[in-house]
Amino acid sequence: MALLPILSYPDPRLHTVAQAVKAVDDRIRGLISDMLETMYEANGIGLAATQVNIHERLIVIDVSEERNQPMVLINPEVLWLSPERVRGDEGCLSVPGIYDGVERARAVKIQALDGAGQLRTIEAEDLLAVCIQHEMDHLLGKVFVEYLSPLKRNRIKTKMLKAQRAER
Ligand code: K1U
Ligand code: ZN
Repeated sequence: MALLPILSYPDPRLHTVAQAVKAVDDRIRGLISDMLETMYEANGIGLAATQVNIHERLIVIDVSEERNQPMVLINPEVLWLSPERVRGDEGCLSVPGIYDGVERARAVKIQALDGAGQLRTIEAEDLLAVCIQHEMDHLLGKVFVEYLSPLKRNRIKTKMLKAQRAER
């Protein structure tokens, strides 16, 4: 297992559209294991392969309190989004320290392969549904700050670039 470096906004690679995973093989199983380790170490509830500069449709999630219910979504597709929408604060491991309100469907139904390559249908509500939508956006090259006003987004971009310059 290995910790993977997470791309930080506004890295242009975060806007890459991911391609379908072709086979759930040893390479993908190794990547799942590394992504889970990276997500847990960063105290995140989700991580998309895009964020670790791998542009394939793979997501790991764990919204459990005990951090012992990992979920793996390979080639996820949305089947249904609830018309009921909720607004809640979101964060992102690629935009550390920034939390802001985003409106999303309160519930979703998706289809995806699990870590064993089995096709699953998953119905999710509340935090899990929001996390799934946030991570699926990453696979489309979209970061949650793109839902914010241009003014807020530009302020975040400036703050992130300043922090990155100070780190170097
Ligand atoms: O995609 C990511 O960078 C992970 C992100 C997932 C996410 C958090 C909140 C709403 C939607 C999606 C995070 O894990 S951010 C950090 C975090 O642990 C967290 C933030 C807010 C609520 C719960 C957890
Ligand atoms: Zn994110």
